[in-house]
Amino acid sequence: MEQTLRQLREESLAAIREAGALDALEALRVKYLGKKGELTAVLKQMGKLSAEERPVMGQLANQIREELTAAIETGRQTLAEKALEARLAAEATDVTMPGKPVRIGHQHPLNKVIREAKEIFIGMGFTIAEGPEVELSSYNFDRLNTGEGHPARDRQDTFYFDDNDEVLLRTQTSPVQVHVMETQPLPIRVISPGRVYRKDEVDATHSPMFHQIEGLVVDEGITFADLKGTLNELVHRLYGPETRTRFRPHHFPFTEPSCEVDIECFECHGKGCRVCKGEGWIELLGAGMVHPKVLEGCGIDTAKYSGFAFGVGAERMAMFRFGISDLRLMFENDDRFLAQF
Ligand code: 2NL
Repeated sequence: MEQTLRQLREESLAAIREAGALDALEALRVKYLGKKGELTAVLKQMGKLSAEERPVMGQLANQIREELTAAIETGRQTLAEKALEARLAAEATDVTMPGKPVRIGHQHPLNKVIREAKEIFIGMGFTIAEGPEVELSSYNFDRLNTGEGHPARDRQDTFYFDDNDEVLLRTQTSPVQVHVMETQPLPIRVISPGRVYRKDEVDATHSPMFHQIEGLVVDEGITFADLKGTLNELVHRLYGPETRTRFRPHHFPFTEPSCEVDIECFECHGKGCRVCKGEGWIELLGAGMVHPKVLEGCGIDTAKYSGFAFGVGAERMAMFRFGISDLRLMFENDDRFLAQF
């Protein structure tokens, strides 16, 4: 029996030393020390021994049990330490690695010029007015002296929602200003930036949706000089104080007299080039003294009050401001383009 025990001891200790995983160790514990284990099996033979041999073998068997238990415990700890080390190595953070660059976004060039224009007008005492993009024909056209049959109302040019042409996508932000004239006390100094819609084919300078900034001033004694001073200030702040302007007579149904405002070409400074098509000037906006019919339609006494108004395309403003040659670039959201502003 002593022989069997010593052999069991050598064999089991060797197996425990070589166990590479916790579950393998547990299996060995069951194999040797479990109720049906090999050591237990040997001990069951004790009855066959003589009275002298029994305590000696009993002591040896207990000693082996303790050794095995201790070896298994040591093995457990070693494996646990190895597992922890492996995990620490795998999850280690190399603090010397270069960091991922944080990319900070920025404003779209269109929003940049709109914000700039807002700031400039706020500085001149204007407030910002916004309104619905879905409007009534009466506000978009009739109230602006643009009656039935006017070419601007054509179904080819305007997005109508109904067969009676009563509800539409606004073609300009003027209806917002009509609402202001109806509801706010005089004097009025507002700008109304926002999206407008016209049935235009897409090309380098046209889009069925674009942004407009309109402005309206109504007070006692407002003259064309106020119009010129305000728009010159806008141009000088946006494009530099040396930028010359040219006010050309024009016609709009909602203003009288009306004009278009050109700025000196930013490319050739008046000499004539590809950008200005040899003109030396490029058209920036339309403006005029508010037509008396428009003021009266909003209940404003034209014996006491007069006003001026203007409208400018924000995409046009951005194209001139940043030297963008094609309006479509502003709607494609290609980061290679946008990152330049
Ligand atoms: C353009 C330039 C313009 C206005 C818009 C306006 C607004 C009211 C009354 C009178 Cl409430 N006028 N806006 C005036 C002149 C020009 O837009 O090129 N439009 C087709």
